[in-house]
Amino acid sequence: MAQVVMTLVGALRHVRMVPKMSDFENRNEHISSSDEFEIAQGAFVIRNCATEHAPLLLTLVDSIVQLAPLRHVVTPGGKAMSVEMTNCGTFGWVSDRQGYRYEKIDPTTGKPWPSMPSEFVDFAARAASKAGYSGFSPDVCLINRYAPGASMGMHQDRDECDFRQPIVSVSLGLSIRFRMGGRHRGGKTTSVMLHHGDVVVLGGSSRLAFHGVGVLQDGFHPLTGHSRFNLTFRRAF
Ligand code: MD3
Ligand code: FE
Repeated sequence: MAQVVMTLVGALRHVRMVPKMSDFENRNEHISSSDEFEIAQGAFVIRNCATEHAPLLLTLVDSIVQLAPLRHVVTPGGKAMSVEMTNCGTFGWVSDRQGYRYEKIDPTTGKPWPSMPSEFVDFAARAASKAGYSGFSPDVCLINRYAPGASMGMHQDRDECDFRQPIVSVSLGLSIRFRMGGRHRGGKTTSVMLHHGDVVVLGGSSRLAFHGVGVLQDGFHPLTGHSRFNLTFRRAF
């Protein structure tokens, strides 16, 4: 019996000690002592920047979703996006057959978007300043929810007025693969896994880079269940 148990322990140890390919990715960041690294000119990943704030951020997301429900918006081409979205702030990003734009009124409720919690504004400004962008003051937080199977194709974010303003992205819940290319569609891309608590600050020449995320694989996160939330803090006007 003891021999059988020891054999089982050995087998389990063996399984656990076989590294997966994913254990080797981002090896450069393990060499670096910093948890902040630049994936493209002006684009900074700050690992775990939001981890301690995540419970509060997600509680605030819940209260926003009560007032402005998550919904699948339709692109100008007429296809529903797989990601569910809502917004808070003075403006919200919307899409329909007419196009992409920022609006003060939520078309689903006919009411202004929920105001942006001061904790959101403060968090985004601090994250931007950690990446070297001082004085960031978002007027929009776009909230994206990914269920298993959802993804976001390669696109540029260019509905904002001033591309000198960065965008701050916060990943919460399940992990996803983020891809970033250049200013032109179809170029070479670099990819990085984004995990719970990771923040990406997009500024400089990355601000107009093509980017997207892969398909969300099913999983379970204690704070978000079978889903991933991404908050993007923007200055629309
Ligand atoms: C690079 N969201 O909402 S966040 C989006 O994970 C969006 O939900 C993805 O792309 C998500 O528009 C990616 C990282 C991100 C956000 C904005 C960017 C990368 C960016 C703007 C310019 C360049
Ligand atoms: Fe984007």
